[in-house]
Amino acid sequence: MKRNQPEIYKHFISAGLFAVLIITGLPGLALRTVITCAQSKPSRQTSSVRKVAPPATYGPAPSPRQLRWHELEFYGFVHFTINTFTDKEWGYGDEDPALFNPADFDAEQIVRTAKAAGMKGLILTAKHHDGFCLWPSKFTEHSVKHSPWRGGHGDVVKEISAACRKFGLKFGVYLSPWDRNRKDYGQPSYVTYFRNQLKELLTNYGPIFEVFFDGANGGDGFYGGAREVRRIDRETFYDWPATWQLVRELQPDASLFSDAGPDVRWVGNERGVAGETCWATLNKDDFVPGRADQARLNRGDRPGNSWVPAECDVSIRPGWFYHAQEDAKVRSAQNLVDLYYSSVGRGASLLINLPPDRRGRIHDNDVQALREFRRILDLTFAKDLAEGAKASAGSVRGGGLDQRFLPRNVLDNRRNTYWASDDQVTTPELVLDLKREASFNVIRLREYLPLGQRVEGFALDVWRDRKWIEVATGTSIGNCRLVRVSPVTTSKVRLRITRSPVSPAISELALFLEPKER
Ligand code: FUL
Ligand code: CA
Repeated sequence: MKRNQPEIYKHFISAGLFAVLIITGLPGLALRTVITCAQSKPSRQTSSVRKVAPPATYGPAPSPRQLRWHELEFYGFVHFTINTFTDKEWGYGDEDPALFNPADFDAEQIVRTAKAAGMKGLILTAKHHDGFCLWPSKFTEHSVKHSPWRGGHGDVVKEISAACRKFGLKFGVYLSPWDRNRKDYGQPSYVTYFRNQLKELLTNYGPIFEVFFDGANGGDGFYGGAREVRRIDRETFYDWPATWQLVRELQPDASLFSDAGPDVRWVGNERGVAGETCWATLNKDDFVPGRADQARLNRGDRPGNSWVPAECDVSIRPGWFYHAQEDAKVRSAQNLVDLYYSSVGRGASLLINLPPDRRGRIHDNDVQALREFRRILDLTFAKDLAEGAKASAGSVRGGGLDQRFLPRNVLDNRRNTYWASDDQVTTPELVLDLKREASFNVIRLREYLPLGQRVEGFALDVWRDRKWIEVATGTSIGNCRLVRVSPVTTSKVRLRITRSPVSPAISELALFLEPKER
């Protein structure tokens, strides 16, 4: 359909019109030929400066904030509160603050453990559903200030955020919208209370990378002594747009997580598994925090009108909080590695929960599992076996004259460079000539996200006995797609884009060997 572009695009296009075309990104206006950039003053260089516009963005694209979030990929959760001392998962809200008394709290041990595992940040449960605050909030007495820990002068939020800063991790907060302690939960004054707490957390503890709003909400609780069941209207009670706006004003770089985004969505389960097909796009107006179509969240929507990628929250143990009886039920390193592939490897992020024990430290069993997990990932991803390969493609945007679109851009280990084909070639192929035999069993693909999620289907082939053999097929790529295959030894690899509504923009094709020690 786009074959017969009007001749005008082959010739001269004024710089102004050129800019308008780029800005409006008129869909279907394929600038399929190399365009000579118009200069207002003719210059001797005119004929050698050949440029073609980048592909138009397809569908919704990530905000700069979301692009920064995508680069993190893996970070941790810290579930710690009075539940740690009562052996519960959900506190009722009537617990005595004096119960919170870690014997040997060590924020640096927690943060070092996360860092050694390769986590790029930590999100702390500043307040869970029971309402107990890990910081001395001005707006309630139900907090660390009535705990014997640090003589009532402790502040877990402060210590964890400071340790994160010291060790170079980002810091995020979980503030439960549901509060089973609060007398006025369900009244408008509770929303004011909730926002006041949010303001404290977003102004007193440095930069926040993510604010996690849990969907669990409403039910029975202490509620200041009422001991009853309370339900709120999930759609209207919190006036989420106004609450989100508060975060935007106080921490513009923070990504907002909930079942409905707006920046990051729940993946629809707590098992650490994104959909085999997982779109970063979602029709987010169909969702509200606490009311979620789990299957849709798992997969995303295509077409989807907003960029809202998935986050996979999962605990290293059966529970979110520490229970001594689960010490032998810590996930194995290999299980954690598999979670990495089913989350990060499907374009989502991985948020692994590490619950501090009653000392206020991460238990040694968890530390060991994380260390081994990291060792396996490091062994796998330390060496890209495609390094030094020669990349060629059936279609290169701009006929190979514009460096921005060359096939070799998939090999430079940089997300902000990519290979793109001509607009009318939506299912191109790219071949890597490894120049020697290499053995690998993991292929990593990335799309260039600023142009939107484009690819809907791909296949990977290897060269064997003088022909191409297909070793894998897949659907969505997005931020990252990790494809595990049986080990193959070959000198050439081919990526075929098999389905895409527009020309693809691929920023990476890398090959790795995952050690199989089992
Ligand atoms: C759930 C909560 O109810 C759990 O306790 C935990 O915090 C998990 C991350 O989210 O909805
Ligand atoms: Ca690149």
